[in-house]
Amino acid sequence: MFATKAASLLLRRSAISGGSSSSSIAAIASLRTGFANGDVRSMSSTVGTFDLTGSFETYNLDTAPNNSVEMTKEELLKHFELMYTMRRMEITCDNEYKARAIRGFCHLYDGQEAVATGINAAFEPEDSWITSYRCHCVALARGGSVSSILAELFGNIGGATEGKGGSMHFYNKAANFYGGQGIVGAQVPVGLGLAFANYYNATPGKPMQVAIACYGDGAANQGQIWESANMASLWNLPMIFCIENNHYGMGTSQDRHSSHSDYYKMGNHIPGVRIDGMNVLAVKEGMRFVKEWVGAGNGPMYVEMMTYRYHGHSMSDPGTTYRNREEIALTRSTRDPIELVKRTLIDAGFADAEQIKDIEKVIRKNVASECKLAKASPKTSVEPHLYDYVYSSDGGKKMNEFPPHIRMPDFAKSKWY
Ligand SMILES: Cc1ncc(C[n+]2csc(CCOP(=O)(O)OP(=O)(O)O)c2C)c(N)n1
Ligand SMILES: [Mg+2]
Repeated sequence: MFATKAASLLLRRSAISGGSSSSSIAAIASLRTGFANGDVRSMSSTVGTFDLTGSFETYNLDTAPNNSVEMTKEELLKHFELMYTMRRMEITCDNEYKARAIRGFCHLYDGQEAVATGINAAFEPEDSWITSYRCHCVALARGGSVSSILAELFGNIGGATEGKGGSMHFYNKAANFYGGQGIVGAQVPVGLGLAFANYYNATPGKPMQVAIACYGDGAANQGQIWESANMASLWNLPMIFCIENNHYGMGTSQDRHSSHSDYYKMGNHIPGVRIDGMNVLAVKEGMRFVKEWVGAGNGPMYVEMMTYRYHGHSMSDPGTTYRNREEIALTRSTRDPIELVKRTLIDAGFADAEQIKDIEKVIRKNVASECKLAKASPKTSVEPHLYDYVYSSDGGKKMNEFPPHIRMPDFAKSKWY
């Protein structure tokens, strides 16, 4: 387990030339939340070098991620803002689920925010990303809006997949996000296909775009993952096998479901990196290293993100019967990924506590209004929406075509209302 320390400011802090701080802060604010934050105008643009010693372990590699990372104030604030938006969005989902506005499956990501944020920071938009059912925050990182995510959960037409997919099935082809998957591990062979496509379409002599498949510690021993790893290694594909180790598969702890606890070593001869998944700076630097190595044609890599989920597995799981409340409270008080960014911002002199509170206030307000917007979107109806894009042979023009050998349900007989 990683030492629980704030990312500490190393070496230097210096002014970046050009660009006023107020405009960059406003740009960060408006990027995701659509507002200009005038209260933080007095901050000056700076860059810091942050110590990452102890954040990585490597396997079968003679190189490693750097033990420090340089980051500007603007970038760190942007990460803070995204992570805090994720946290508020997941808390909103929890409340809306309890109010019965969201039904069905719902798996929350709070606690794991640094993983999606750091991967996104290291990736280019052209890299491919596929993940499990715990996908709301990846959808947000990959360019989704809070309102489109919440509308999807409400089953409304304004949702990311027009309210037809729900919690586990976000998808954004334009952003190379190939979705959440309800079947444990299913994203890994599909991710391998994405890696193959990137390999196939690569420009000779240039780095390849990579593909990442994120899955859990509970999925990591599945047979289809070994098969994918074999193929990825055999063909030197730019594939990242990323295990988000939150230490539980539903209600079963890692010690009870896996004979092997070093997930980053699970690829046998395939190299691996273990990363402190509660530190967004470490995730970004670790993934920069992984993307560069994999994209250079060295073959696949295993990555293990050491992280934690605060909520139970899904909404029906209180999350306290197979682990004790002290463990959750201790993680919150010593390893929380958002608190770490806040402390880092303050220690670096990038922001003070008041400025951070102001940003949080605006984000909370903004998530609440995005939720209202999502609720105002009309319900997706069975007819005509449900069958759009199913077995369409007309390039997705919604003609509702499907081959005659597919037996579709009888609308009239299957109505329950
Ligand atoms: C093939 C398959 N088996 C079982 C399930 C039921 N199931 C859903 S999530 C889950 C646990 C997965 O845990 P992990 O991979 O650690 O991911 P986490 O939920 O912790 O993110 C199980 C067994 C499923 N959806 N698909
Ligand atoms: Mg797990």
